[in-house]
Amino acid sequence: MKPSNHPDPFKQARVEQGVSDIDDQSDPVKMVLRLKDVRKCAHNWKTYSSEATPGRIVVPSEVNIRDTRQIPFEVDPPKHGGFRALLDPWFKRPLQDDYREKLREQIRTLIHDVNQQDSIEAIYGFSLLLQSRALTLLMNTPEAEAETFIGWGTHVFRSEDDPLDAGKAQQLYDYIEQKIDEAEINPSEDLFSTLLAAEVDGERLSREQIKGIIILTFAGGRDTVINMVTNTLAYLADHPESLKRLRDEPEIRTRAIEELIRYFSPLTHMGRVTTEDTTVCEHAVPADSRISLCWASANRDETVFENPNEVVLDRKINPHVAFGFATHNCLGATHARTIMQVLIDELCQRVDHIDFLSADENIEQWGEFERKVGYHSLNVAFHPA
Ligand code: HEM
Ligand code: EMZ
Repeated sequence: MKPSNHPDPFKQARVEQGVSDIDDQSDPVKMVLRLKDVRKCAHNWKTYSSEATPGRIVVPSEVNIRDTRQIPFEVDPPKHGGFRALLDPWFKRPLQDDYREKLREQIRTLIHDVNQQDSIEAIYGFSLLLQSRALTLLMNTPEAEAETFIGWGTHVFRSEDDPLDAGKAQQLYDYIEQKIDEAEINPSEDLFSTLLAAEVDGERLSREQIKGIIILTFAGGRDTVINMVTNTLAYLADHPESLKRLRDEPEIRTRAIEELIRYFSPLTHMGRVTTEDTTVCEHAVPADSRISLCWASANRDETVFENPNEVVLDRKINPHVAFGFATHNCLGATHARTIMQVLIDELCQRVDHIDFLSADENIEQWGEFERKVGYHSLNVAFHPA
């Protein structure tokens, strides 16, 4: 097996039962594994609610490390729609030319720096830098802020030895409080000031709501983007013929990006809490219990995807759910896709090939399942074009 491969641990359970029970801090979760069922539950927000105790829909549950409700992620319709109407235009800014050009400049500089080095550790020497700098564009804050974000490491709530690190979360909360204070005194064009001035359904946002939006902007787009970028470098290092093909056939890049995101599925699953007794895939689920929509398993569903465990760069029919489905579909998807477009374009122009040197895989453990989501470290060497 190639070192950049991501095997599918869910196959047997998906085919045989369609669901699987896991424990999580004594609040069990029924994982939903087939694409059709994942979509059905994601669509049915009345029965499978996101508006539970803050943190309870996340697996592992974050109820013990935060009280702030993340918005719009932990809000159900109809209220959810008002927040999305406010946020959608802001999160679509990556489609604008000047945004794209600034992102291109960041990525070009980064590749130029890496091209000068014999080898790099890709997470701390590439992906974390790229994610943190690009986030300053999404927030419309000065690029220098990226230094602070880089200091937080690869996840805002997790550290090397602690999957739920309350101390670390506090750092982020303190930063956000301070930035809101500053924006109140000195309004600018950044996300903090924009939210302070905004209205939803005719009312100003409370400070708690602003915090809920900003925390989500930091948390949701952090390890997901870092894994997407790192896994892409590992894949291209391991598949020089694919880098060549992307260079020679630019018309397949849009499809290739969707395919890589399907294959990597950077967010394994996300939970819901049932509002009534129900059944999932013919298994009974009582009211007030947790299920998870397993995007990663759904994206390998053999009844939907031909050769699901292969990266088919020009895959034509690709109804993947890596960015979720229905109400809560990813608000950051435009930013994430734009990063991939610019990254692939710049790599094609500036890098001849990448050597895969060594890697330490990041394996998540979910009950009986072990899933490779990315790397703890990845050493590669860029060879300039
Ligand atoms: C929602 C995946 C990047 C912000 C989601 C959901 C998924 C997902 C699966 C659905 C969650 C649910 O249904 O409960 C990803 C992946 C990413 C990525 C795979 C990168 C490859 C980002 C970025 C941001 C972001 C860059 C912003 C900085 C959000 C927000 C939501 C969300 C705000 C909630 C939307 C809502 O509730 O209406 N994401 N995400 N994500 N994501 Fe992302
Ligand atoms: C939450 C989640 C959002 C959660 C769309 O996903 O991302 C996770 O990484 C965070 O831990 O709090 O923001």
